Amino acid sequence: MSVEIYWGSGSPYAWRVLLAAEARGVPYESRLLSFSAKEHRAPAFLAINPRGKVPALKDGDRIVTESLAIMHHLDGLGSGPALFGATAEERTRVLEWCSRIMSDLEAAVYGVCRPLMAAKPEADAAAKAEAALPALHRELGELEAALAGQDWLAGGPAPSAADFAALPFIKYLERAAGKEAARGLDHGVEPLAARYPRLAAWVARIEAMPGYERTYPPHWRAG
Ligand SMILES: N[C@@H](CCC(=O)N[C@@H](CS)C(=O)NCC(=O)O)C(=O)O
Repeated sequence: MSVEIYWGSGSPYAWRVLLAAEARGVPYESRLLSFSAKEHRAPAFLAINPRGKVPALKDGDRIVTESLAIMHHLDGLGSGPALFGATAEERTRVLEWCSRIMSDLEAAVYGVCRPLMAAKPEADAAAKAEAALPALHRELGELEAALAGQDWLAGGPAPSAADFAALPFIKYLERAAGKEAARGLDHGVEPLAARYPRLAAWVARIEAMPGYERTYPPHWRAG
């Protein structure tokens, strides 16, 4: 029996879990919830995750929430390349990167993107985003440096949970940079390859992965 993955379009946490399932080769039933219809707050989903947050995974009677834990659970199910490394040393590296991404990269990306992505951006949205740019470029610079001489953030021959944890935030950044509120802002992230060529090549490697298209946020295709 395949697992069920509950997710929402555009949620970076859900996206990383879908990428991990595809890469690890875990068959899953897709349960796409509509945020606008508040399906994540409906009793049927609250019975799965009382916190009303996606992603969530159902594996028989077992429920797993929190994207990092879900990726770990998927690692135990699939037969593709390991998501958390094959040795203790590799696991340490993957967790080190996941931790950095989930604290520092996420905060830096949200600092820039939140003002730009607001449904009704405030008049000072660009100024707020601009103030957050130094922290963002510090993080992007570190990702760029890590990718010197290796294809994946934690090293190794295949993408790990660390790569899947990070990718949605880079895509979110590219999307925010194209928003009207970002016009005139010298954000330095679009096109990504201009300042971060290794990071852009890393994005392209993940985009070329079989199954990537199935994970792409459906509502992003509409613009
Ligand atoms: N720490 C959680 C974060 C999950 C999360 O915040 N999900 C958001 C979507 S990006 C959500 O479901 N929000 C709905 C809500 O809080 O009402 C994880 O890593 O899975």
